[in-house]
Amino acid sequence: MEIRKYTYDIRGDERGNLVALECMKEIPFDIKRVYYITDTQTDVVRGHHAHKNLKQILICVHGSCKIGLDNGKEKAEVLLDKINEGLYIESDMWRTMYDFSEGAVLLVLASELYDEADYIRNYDEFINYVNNK
Ligand code: T46
Repeated sequence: MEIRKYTYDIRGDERGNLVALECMKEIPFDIKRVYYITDTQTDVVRGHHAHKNLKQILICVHGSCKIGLDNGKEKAEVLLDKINEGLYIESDMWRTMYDFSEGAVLLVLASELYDEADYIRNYDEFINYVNNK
């Protein structure tokens, strides 16, 4: 499976770090929604779903977490632990997020507004969906 990870410039100086992200430059889609995940305990696994259309960039802006990816044929695990590293997740990808470090903050930039109808939350349904495409 091809993992699309982006490394962004850190505009750091003696005052600290700044990472700037612009649509169609660092982010390969127009951002319609931003959300962030905090205070997830180390033993909690989030996600367990896929999206039919949504594309997202995930950046762990504090601490670390792991992302499990599954396209129905192959699986992969990606560690996010850098403020300037973005993981691109295409549609039709089952994902889980786990192993959150204490205080981890996972920032997500999304190509679409929130739409529950875009979610596939049942794994068997996901496998049928990708196999029939
Ligand atoms: C994804 C991974 C990486 C909203 O009301 N608006 C939103 O934009 C989102 C993302 C969620 N919600 C509500 C829906 C649930 O009642 O927030 C609650 C928690 O959402 P969910 O259980 O889907 O969260 P995660 O962490 O399992 O998954 C989220 C995104 O939903 C999903 O699109 O790819 O993060």
